[in-house]
Amino acid sequence: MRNYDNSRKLFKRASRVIPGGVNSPVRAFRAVGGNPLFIERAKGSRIFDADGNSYIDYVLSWGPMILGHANPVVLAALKKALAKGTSYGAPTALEIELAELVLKIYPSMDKVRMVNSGTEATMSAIRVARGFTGRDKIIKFEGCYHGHADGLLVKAGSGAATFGVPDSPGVPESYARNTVTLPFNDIPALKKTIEKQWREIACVIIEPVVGNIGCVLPRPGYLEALRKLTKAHGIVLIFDEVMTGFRVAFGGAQARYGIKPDMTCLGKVIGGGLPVGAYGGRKEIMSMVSPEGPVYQAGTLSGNPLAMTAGITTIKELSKAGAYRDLEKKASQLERGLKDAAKRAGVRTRFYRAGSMFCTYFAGAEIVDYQTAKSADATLFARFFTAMLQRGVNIAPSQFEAGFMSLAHSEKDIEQTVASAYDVLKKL
Ligand code: HOZ
Repeated sequence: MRNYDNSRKLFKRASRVIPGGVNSPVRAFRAVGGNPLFIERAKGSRIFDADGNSYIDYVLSWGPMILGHANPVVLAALKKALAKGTSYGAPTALEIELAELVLKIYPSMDKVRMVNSGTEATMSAIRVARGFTGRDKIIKFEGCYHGHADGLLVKAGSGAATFGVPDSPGVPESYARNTVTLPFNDIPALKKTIEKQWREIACVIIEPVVGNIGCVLPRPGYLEALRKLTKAHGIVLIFDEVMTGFRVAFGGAQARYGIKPDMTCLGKVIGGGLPVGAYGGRKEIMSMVSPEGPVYQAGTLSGNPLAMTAGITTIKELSKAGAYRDLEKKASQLERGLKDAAKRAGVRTRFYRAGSMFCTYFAGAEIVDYQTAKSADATLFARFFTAMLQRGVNIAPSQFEAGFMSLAHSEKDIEQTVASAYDVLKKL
C-alpha cells in the first residue's frame, strides 16, 4: 500500500490557513474521498508527491503541460528570461511574438489581448461582445465551464458541477438573469431561443468540445448550426478554447471542426505551464478594447515576460513536424487499451476523445450533454480513481473532468496504465 502520510499532514496544515486546504476546489478529493496529494516535483509524464510516490500523470496541471512536465527546452528558455527580470509592466517584443504566433495558427482572430487566466479571458471577451453589440444577455450551455466570473457560474461544469453548486451563491440574481442556459447539442432549443430573444443576446459562449463535464463531443452539424444562427442574428459567437486550444488540434476545435467563431478565448497550453489567458477576434470587435476603444480591460502582469517565453517555446515545440501525429498515436493507444480493458473486465464504460483530451464515463448510455453526463456512476468512478492512484496512475479526482495526454508519455507508460486499469476494473 502506498503511504500518503506527508500529504495528509500537509493537508491538515493547509486546511488551517486555506479554505478547504486548496487554492482551487477541483484539487480537493471530496468527490472521491481521501486527501489531496501534495506534489513536490514533476518530470516528463510523471509527478512525485510529498511521500516520494511517483505517478503517471493524466491531469497535466489540468491541461497546460502538453509537452510533459519540466520540458528541458521550456526550462532553458525560462532560465534565460529569468535573468532579465520577471515583470516590467511595459510592452515587450515577447508579447508581439506570442500574439503573432497565435494569430497565424488561429486565423479567425485579427487581434489578441493577453491576460493572466482563462477566467479573465472569457470574462473580458463577454464584456467586449456586449460593448460591440449593445446587448446584455448571453447564452451559455449547461455543464460548460468558462471560469468563475459572476454570470458564468450558472449551470456551470468543472468543480461547480462536481461539488453540486452549478449556480453559485454570491452571484446576484440580477447578473444570472442575463445568462440564458441551454442544453449542449440541442439544435431545436438553440434555434427557438435565438429566434425569440436575439435582439437582447450579445453573444453565445461555448466550449466546442465540453471538457468540464468529462469530454462531450459536438454532434455532427451542431457547431455549424450554431455558427449559422448566430451570424444570421448579429450575435457574437465566442469559442472558449481555453481547454481545446492547441489540444484537440494545433488550431484548436475551430480547425478540427472547420468553424470560424467571431471571438476565441485561450489559456492553458499557450502559457506553457505559467499563468496566461488570451482573448481575440475579428478586427472590428477587438477595436472596441481599451485604449483603442471604450471597453475597459487591464492587468498588472498581463503579457508577463516569463509567461510569454514559456508560451512561445511551447508553441514552437508543438509546431515541429510530427508532434500532433505523435499525440494522436499515444492518445489512440490509450483509447484502444482502456476500451478493451473495460470490455474484458465486463464493466460498462463510455470513452470519448478529441485529440489528446478524453474521458472514461462509468455509464452505459451515450453521453451527449450535462444531463446524460450526470447519469455516469460517480461512486464507481471514485473507487476506480482511488485504486488507480494506489497503482501509480493520476487521473482527475472527478468524473466530470477531462484527462490529457502529453508528448512525454511513453508507450510503456500507456501499457502500464492500461494494465492497471484492467486490474482495477475487474475487481470493481
Ligand atoms: N478548469 C479546470 C478544471 N476543469 C482547472 C482549473 C481549476 O482549478 O478550476
